[in-house]
Amino acid sequence: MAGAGLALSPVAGHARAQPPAETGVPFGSAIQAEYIESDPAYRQAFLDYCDLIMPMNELKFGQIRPTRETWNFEPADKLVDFALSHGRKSRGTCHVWWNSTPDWVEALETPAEAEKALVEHIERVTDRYRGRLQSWDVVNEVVANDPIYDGRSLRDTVWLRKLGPRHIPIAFEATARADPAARLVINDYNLEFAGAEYDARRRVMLGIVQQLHDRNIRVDTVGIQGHLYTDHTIDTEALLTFQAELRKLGVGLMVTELDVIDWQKPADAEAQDARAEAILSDFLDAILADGPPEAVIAWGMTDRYSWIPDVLPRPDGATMRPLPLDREMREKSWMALLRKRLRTA
Ligand code: 9MR
Repeated sequence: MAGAGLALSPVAGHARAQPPAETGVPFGSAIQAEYIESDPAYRQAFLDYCDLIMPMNELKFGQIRPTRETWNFEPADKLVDFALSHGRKSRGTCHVWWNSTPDWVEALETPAEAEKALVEHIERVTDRYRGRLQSWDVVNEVVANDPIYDGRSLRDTVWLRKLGPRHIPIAFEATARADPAARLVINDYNLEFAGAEYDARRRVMLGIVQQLHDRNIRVDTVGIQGHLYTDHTIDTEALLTFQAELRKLGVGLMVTELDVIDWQKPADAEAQDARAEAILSDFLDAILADGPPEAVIAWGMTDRYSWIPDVLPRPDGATMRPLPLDREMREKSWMALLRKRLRTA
């Protein structure tokens, strides 16, 4: 097991073999296997803009091991190869996630069986990509959605029910064993907004990181997903305090799933983009004020493909504009802002 001392070591792997742009903070995006061959413009967008290209879904537990007998590495291999063969970095998401636990895991009966399955999965998957993924989201979305309303700190998940909170240190230790050089990330959403619910989420996240640190279990980075709701407000002060607390523990910050949730009025594209730019600008002010994050990663490149219209559709049915390029691959003004801010950070 790696000790807490490692958490203080410098961020590795930020030099690019083939930089597409001169940036201070690496910019990346998540890519989807289903479009990479069928849509050449989609594929090209990643090469035009990204320092880092990571599989969006293909490394999730349920995709990699849908049944106990089946290991399905091919889609993830293809995407990681795509990134590395073009001189880009890549990273992995995610080992523990409530929304990717296959039926066979849910059916496991004893804590010992669950622990064995979790450790075996993490060791095998992490080892396969050792040296090729610069970091892993070891646990994703373990903080309760609304700790106040839900009356709990941790989300109720299959892993929590089977193993209790110790599934978190188990997962970190297994990942560290299998790839000691990979940065270990705890990833979550709704960590950037103003409001009691978000204060509570930040508190829980800091509490988990502190407990891992106190037990000498390495956690290197907090991933803020950065799904930015245009009708929410960024809490700059709270984010600065949050980052200062992490810094005390030797833990860094990364933005892992940036996109814009524009589900409220206005409906015209220009006004939507102006609101997107405003909230992104506030977010970057708060994140960059504390020194450069390890990376900023968008959750896709183009409005052609995004989870947002499926999961959080606009009530007025207007076209949503969540990502840096529009459906015709035209760059939005907020992508230009992002590039400029990251380059000079
Ligand atoms: O964007 C992802 C979508 O394509 C998948 O169908 C879905 C289920 O695997 O996951 C989406 O990504 C989620 C991410 O893994 C965790 N944070 C929230 C993202 C949006 O739901």
